[in-house]
Amino acid sequence: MTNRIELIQGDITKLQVDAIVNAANTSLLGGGGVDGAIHRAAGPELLAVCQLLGGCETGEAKVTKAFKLAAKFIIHTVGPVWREGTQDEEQLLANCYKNSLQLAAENDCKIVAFPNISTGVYHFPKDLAAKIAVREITLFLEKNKVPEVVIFVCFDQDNFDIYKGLIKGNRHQAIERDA
Ligand code: AR6
Repeated sequence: MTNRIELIQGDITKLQVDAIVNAANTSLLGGGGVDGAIHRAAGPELLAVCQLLGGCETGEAKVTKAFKLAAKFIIHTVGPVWREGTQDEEQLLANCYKNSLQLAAENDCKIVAFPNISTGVYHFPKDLAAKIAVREITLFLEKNKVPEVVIFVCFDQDNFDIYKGLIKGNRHQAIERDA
C-alpha cells in the first residue's frame, strides 16, 4: 500500500479534491486561520448551513457541501486546545482524524486533504500532532479502501519539514506536488 499519503505545502482552499478538512471551533461558525480561509473561499452559504448544525464537540466531525470551493465536501472537525497535555488532548486530536476519515469514507470521498489540525491558534505541539496524524491516517488506510488517498496540506514551513521527515520514515511513499 504505497502512494496513499501525499504531502504538499500550500493553501488547502485551492485543492480540487473530494473533501477538505476544516480545523474549526465548537461553534462551527467560522474563525481565523484555515477556518477563516475556508469560509471566505466557500462563500456565505457555508455559514448559513453551518448555523443549522448545532455546533460540534471537540474531537468530533460534521460534513457540509463546499459551495464555491473546487472540493465537493468540507469535513469540519474541532481540534483540542493544547493545555500542556492535561486534558486528553492527544486522544482528542486522534479522534479528529478518525472521525473525519470515517465521514469521508461514508461519503465516498476518494481524495481527502487535511490541514495540521490544532497546530495554529490552538498551540498543539507540531511534532506530536504530526505523529498522531500520520499514525491515525496510516491505521485507517490499512483498514479501509476509501479514502484512496490522503493529502497532508502544510501551510507553514515548520509543519512541512516535520511531515517530510516523518513520512520518509513511514512505509508510505509521499508524493510532493505544488498546491
Ligand atoms: N491552508 C492550509 N493550512 C492552513 C491555512 C490554509 N489556507 N491557513 C492556516 N493553515 P489554525 P487550530 C494552517 O489556527 O490551531 C480558528 O480560528 C496553520 O499554519 O487554523 O486548529 C478556528 O475557528 C496551522 O498549521 O487552527 C478555531 O477557533 C493549521 O492550519 C481555531 O482557529 C491550523 O491552524 C482552531 O485552531
